Amino acid sequence: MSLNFTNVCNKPYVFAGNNYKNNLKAVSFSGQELITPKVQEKMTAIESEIQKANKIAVFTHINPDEDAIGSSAALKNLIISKYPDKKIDVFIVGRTPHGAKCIDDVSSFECLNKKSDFEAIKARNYDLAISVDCANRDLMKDGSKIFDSAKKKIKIDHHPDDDNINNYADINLVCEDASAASQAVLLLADHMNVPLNKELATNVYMAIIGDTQGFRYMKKPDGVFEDCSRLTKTGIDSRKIYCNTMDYMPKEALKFYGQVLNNIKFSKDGKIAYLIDDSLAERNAKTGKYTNTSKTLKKDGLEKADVKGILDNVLSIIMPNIAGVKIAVKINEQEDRIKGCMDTGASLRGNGVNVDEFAEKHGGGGHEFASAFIGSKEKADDIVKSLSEYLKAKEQQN
Ligand SMILES: [Mn+2]
Repeated sequence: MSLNFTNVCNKPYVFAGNNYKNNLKAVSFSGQELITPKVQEKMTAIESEIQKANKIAVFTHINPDEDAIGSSAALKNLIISKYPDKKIDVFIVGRTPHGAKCIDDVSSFECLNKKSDFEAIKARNYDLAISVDCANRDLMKDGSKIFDSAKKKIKIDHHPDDDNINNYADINLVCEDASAASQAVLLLADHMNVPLNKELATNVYMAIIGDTQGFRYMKKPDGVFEDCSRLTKTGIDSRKIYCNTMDYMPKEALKFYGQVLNNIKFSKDGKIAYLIDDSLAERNAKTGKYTNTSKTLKKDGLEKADVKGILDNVLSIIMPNIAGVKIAVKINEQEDRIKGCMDTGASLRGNGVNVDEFAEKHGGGGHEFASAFIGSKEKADDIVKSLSEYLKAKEQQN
């Protein structure tokens, strides 16, 4: 289908809230003409597939974060709002974040695991499978078995995919300027003329809070705030959603939280703050062996999701903002005993410093100020050293 460019650009971008009906420009995502003819064409194609399908399955990446689960819930809500008779199943693989408690119908989502009867689920014969916030197909894990069995497949995402190597669906809508995949879902809701409701807005908002780490990491801040302004107008409990997503702390976690804070170390010049995962394991005085951290924590009544939440919080929010710190890094140092070499991973956060280049040099990647890599042959100390050198070189450039 070819589209007349002029027609598309002249068409007012109608926000579902109708407050911006007279606004002639697409202002979502920082005033950019986000709705290019190509995006417009794709959204029209997506709508027509949704219209045709009776049974729809929604998927996202393993261990969904707030954006993944919020976008899934938002997509289900938007489809049901317009087509109440369609059957929509949302599938989840792995643990869900605490923010998911804000989603009304999260209990209706189906969890896939080793025991799931995949043949029986495939026999439901889904007409359409849609993935959200899932950059590549493998991240769906077991979900991909069902995704692949659907007659038509759609991907809605926001992770950059320069070479289109991850176009694993029939229609691939990737909005790279969106800070959360849920903003792309919101765009689709607008395109389909689905008015914003409180539930849909809650899901989209929670997803944005999660992926921007509470408005700290945004690709296009004005676009994020414009979208959030529309969402809050529906009467969502923005305080509750924010606190549930960002500030939740189970009592049992306090000891662990303190332990993590105590283990933050610094490079000599104080510009690199680092945390080595292993230092959190407890050493058995008799055997001299380290007890697996997750086992110790289980004893304390902590769930894996809580542990991850605390580590994310310390790495993304506390560490980069300690006075003088430019780069924060959490290093998971382990040895590959079979290969006889190190197999180290690291998550990086930059305080105004690009850390993505460093991660890319180590075979990883992500975003400018939040990036990661795995499978390095270096030890933790060496990574801290080369990070120091990397930072020095960066500072000399400026
Ligand atoms: Mn996301």
